[in-house]
Amino acid sequence: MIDKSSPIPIYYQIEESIKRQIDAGDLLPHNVLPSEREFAEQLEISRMTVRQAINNLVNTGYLYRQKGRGTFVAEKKLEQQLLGLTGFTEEMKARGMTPSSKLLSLDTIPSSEKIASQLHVTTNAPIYEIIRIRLADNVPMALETAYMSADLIKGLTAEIINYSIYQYVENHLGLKIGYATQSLESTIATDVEIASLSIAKHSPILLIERTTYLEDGRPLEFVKSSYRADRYKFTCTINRR
Ligand code: 16G
Repeated sequence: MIDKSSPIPIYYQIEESIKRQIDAGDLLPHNVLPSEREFAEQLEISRMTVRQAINNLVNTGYLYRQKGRGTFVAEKKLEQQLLGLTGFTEEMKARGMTPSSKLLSLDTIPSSEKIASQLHVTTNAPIYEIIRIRLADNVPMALETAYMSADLIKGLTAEIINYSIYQYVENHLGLKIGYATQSLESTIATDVEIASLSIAKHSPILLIERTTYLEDGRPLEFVKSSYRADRYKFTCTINRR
């Protein structure tokens, strides 16, 4: 597994070897790894070196630790192409997963100045605030807070939201979703995100803010989506010129 005479650092060799075993399917998600002590004895290297390799693989999402139980192989991250404008339900279905939502709250509130400017409504105009956990195959993936004009999106109910907002907007209201502007930044999980997504304290989060517009230019939604950085990876194709 490792070559001590190589100029490549031993911790790095261990990392690469574990990654190869994961990629080849020799190590499967949720398989337990030998303890640091066992690894160190087996390979006749220091526990510090083993720990460095394992820490790196935990930080990059290949492995996860459970207190008192050990270190395990993580599920492969979901890779989402930043290409077309899709909703969560259609995204998950397209990859053969079962999407679901847990609605935490649905309220009609007066719009703040900031959200009013995103949605092109007047301050204090009635807007929906929808907070839901988005799950794929029953695993929480993201916590999402969406704002929409209550005058534009009429008749929204918990039942609709539990299925798909985009499908309701397009198929039921007959509105055409056109385009969105989106930002992606990294944050550290807040207490609400930790509880909703069942993640450890200080976990990294990929925060996406999206403003979606109808084809005629009217803003449909302003959404903040907090994705688990250990389960999600966004990719895109970029062209030179
Ligand atoms: C995605 C969108 C969100 C949209 C939702 C609709 C991102 C970052 N966000 O989560 O803006 O409201 O899908 O999903 O992709 P639904 O049709 O399943 O309700």
